[in-house]
Amino acid sequence: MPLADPVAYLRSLIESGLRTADDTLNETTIRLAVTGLSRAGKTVFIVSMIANLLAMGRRLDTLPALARRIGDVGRLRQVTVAPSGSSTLPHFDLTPKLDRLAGREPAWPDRTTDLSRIALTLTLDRAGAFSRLAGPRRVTLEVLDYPGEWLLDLPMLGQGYADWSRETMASLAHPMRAGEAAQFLAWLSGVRASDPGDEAVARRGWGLYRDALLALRDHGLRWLQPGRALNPGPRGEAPVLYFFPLPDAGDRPAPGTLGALLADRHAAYLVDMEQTEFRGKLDRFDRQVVLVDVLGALHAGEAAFEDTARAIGAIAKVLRRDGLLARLLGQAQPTHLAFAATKADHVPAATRPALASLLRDLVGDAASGEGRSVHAIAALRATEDTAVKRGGAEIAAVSGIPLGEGGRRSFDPGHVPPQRPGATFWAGPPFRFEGFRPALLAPDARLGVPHLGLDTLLADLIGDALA
Ligand SMILES: Nc1nc2c(ncn2[C@@H]2O[C@H](COP(=O)(O)OP(=O)(O)OP(=O)(O)O)[C@@H](O)[C@H]2O)c(=O)[nH]1
Ligand SMILES: [Mg+2]
Repeated sequence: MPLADPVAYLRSLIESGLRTADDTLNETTIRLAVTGLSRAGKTVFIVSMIANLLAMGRRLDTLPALARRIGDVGRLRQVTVAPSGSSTLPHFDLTPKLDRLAGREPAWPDRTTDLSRIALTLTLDRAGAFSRLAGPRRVTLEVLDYPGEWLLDLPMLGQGYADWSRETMASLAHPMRAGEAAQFLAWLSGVRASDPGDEAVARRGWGLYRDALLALRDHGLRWLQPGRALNPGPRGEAPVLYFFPLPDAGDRPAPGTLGALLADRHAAYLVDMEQTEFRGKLDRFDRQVVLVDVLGALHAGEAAFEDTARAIGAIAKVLRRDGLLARLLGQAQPTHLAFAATKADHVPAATRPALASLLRDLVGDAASGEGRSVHAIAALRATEDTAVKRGGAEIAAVSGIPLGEGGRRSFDPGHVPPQRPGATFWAGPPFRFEGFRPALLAPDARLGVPHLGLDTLLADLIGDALA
């Protein structure tokens, strides 16, 4: 490796030198990217993690497994939100989100439209005999809220326009997609790759294609590309986005044709995503958590579940140690990578191991090996475990206040298969999933946020850097 890529090798030497120097100066930085498909629970995860770490800094045992990994909760002297300094990334606005979650009428955060960053400073006593002499250590935890839609552009990087068109047209042919995309498909039937490369046509096709993607997202589908069509991000809409799949796209479109115009844009889009949103952003983050709403996907039915499974499988493949991200971004593979099924408070305790096992099955070998882990978590636990009577028998259930209702109800969500389900599961009673009102919190979530398994996940993901 050193001789094959001397520049990368030198960079890694310098970086490891800087890390050692950081430690000597009692300063370390951990960079954690919180990723996952849309509505997976990324923003709630970040708010809860920060509120619980801040509470831990006030000597509250909000994250017991992480405290054990550190050695002793007392070693964590202080946790504060770090000033944003001269960061070039937008700031993750914690206060309004906390205010809404911890308000009198607790409300979940809004949909995220932008990548954003926040950093915490953790001051820890050093472990060991010389701790007093060495003085406290300061760890900066930099956290990135990364729009889920953009992750699915990663698998696109390995594909040309003609292949992408073929694949996308094949998925649009699925009955569930074809219905939502009907207007786009009807319009597309009158368009040929050999038509003149007309800007107005490109723009119209893109608008219809984007509307189809938005409708599909609302139906629980997750394999939706390109990401910036759904979520243009802070740079807003730009001509580079105006492309869509063509059924007759060829590998060598004639210059001046619509096929050539769209293929050029597709290529320019991927270069732009790679250079602007992946390099210098995702690759700066040495730890990554991928959140997956497995339960929501089970509830949305077979087509939506298979779609989520496909998306997660592709992302996991990209993130494998020998995956596309490693090849693309060189040294910048995350050292620690965790996959988590979110909203685990929707199912009773006895079902949560099956939820983690199902996610492990979807992720495959990207989750095995050192620094890799799989979890079932609830970043904000909105329910309690209970039991309901069914035909004389007691069945484990959860109770919470459904969104839009005033009172608490008990709820048996149904069976969670420990592996990717087959036809028998889909023929059985549907998996029930209902939104719950967030739990009531103390003002500013000063006492932390109730959760399930967030502490174990953080112990695996960042615990080593705090121990
Ligand atoms: N019960 C429960 N619901 C959760 C939890 N985490 C997230 N949710 C629900 O999932 C929804 C989406 O959570 P967000 O954190 O906003 O998801 P996101 O991944 O940031 O979504 P986008 O920004 O739209 O991609 C919330 O509005 C809640 O309804 C949890 O731990 N428990
Ligand atoms: Mg969000």
